[in-house]
Order: sequence, then C-alpha cells, then structure tokens
Amino acid sequence: MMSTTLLDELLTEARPIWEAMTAHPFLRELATGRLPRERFDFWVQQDYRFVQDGLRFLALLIARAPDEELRRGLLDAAVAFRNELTIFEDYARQRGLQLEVEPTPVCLGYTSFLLATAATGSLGETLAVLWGAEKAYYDAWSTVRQALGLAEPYARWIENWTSPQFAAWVDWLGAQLVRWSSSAEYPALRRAFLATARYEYLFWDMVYTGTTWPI
Ligand code: MP5
Repeated sequence: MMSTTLLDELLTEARPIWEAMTAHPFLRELATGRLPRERFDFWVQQDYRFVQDGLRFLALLIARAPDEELRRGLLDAAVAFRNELTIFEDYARQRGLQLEVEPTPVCLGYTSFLLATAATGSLGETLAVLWGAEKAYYDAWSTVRQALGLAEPYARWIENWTSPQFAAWVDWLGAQLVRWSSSAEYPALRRAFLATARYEYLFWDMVYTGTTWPI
C-alpha cells in the first residue's frame, strides 16, 4: 500500500485555500443554476487557453520523465487533454463564442507558473503542481455534481472532471508524486502545491469577477 502521508500533508496545509476554492461563489452559483451564462462563457474562453498551455506543460514533463510508466501515463493524459479541447470547441460553436482570446493576467500568471515549473523546477515540484491542478478540478466539479448531477448545459464538463477514469488518473498522479519525490524536497513541494491551490482559487475568482487587463 502506497504511503499517502505526503499527499495528506499537502492537502492539510492548503486546507483554508482549498475550502475557499471549492466553496467559491462561481461554483456555488453554477451548482444552483444561478450563474449568469456570460460568466460561464468567460470561463470557457479562459480555461480553453489554460488547457492549451496545459498540453505544452505535459509535453515538457513527458520529455523529462525518467521511466516508461510515467511517460505512458502522461502520454495518455495528453490525449485526454486534446479530446477535452473538443468539448470547449463544440460548446463555443453552439454559442457563437470566440475562443481566440487574450489570456487574463491570472490565466497568464498561472500558465506561466506551470510552464516555468516544468522547464526549471524539479520533477517532484512539477508533479506536485500537476497533481494539485487536477485534484483541484476533481474536487471543484465534484461539488457541482453533488448538487446538479449531470445537468445540461454543463453535463460534459461535469462528467469530464468527475468520471471514475478521471478520479483514477488523479490517484495515479498522486502515486507518481510520492514515487518521484524525496523527503528532502518536501519544503519545495509544499511551496509549489500551495501556489497551485492559490492560483486555482484565483482562477475561479477571475472568471467570476471578469478581471482582465486594465487597459
Ligand atoms: C484544470 C483546468 C484541469 N482545466 N483548469 C484549471 C484552471 N485548473 C485545472 O486540467 P485538465 O487538463 O483540464 O484536466
């Protein structure tokens, strides 16, 4: 049985921001059918940019993965990310929504942080960031699913991030983080994970408030 101590420690330390994130008004209003559709559309536009850069992040991580097990698992995830882009594109087509938008400061900050970690951080830090981002979406969308089930117009998104396959991928990623990090690295992992949790909160807040460049 794998040791989950590291994962528990990371989640425990990040609990205040994690709870604020999963209880964010954007998610609460989404889960109760009160979220204005323009707010959701803004999230679609910004998260599309996020997933596009997520693919570049994964490619960097695959290139430096030390063994076949890690490379193959990440490669499967890259295919899933690519298919996810289709959900955004189908939705945007139906709504006549432009997807070629400029990333907001928070979106750009978060994706720059991801890419910088994959390029210059340790393998453990990079896995901590990826596990954090995926676990955050699993937990956030699970709160929506508890309230709404698979309700339209959000069913494909809810299903995407709460399916048993997605849960298994998040668990697998956590196991890889444990496997590829040493206790000497834990302070750095905690910093990387906490920054990820903070960016996750900020991302919901940014799409909820529509915060973009001042000029
Ligand atoms: C994810 C996401 C999950 N789509 N957006 C943010 C802001 N955080 C995490 O990543 P993926 O690649 O969609 O599973």
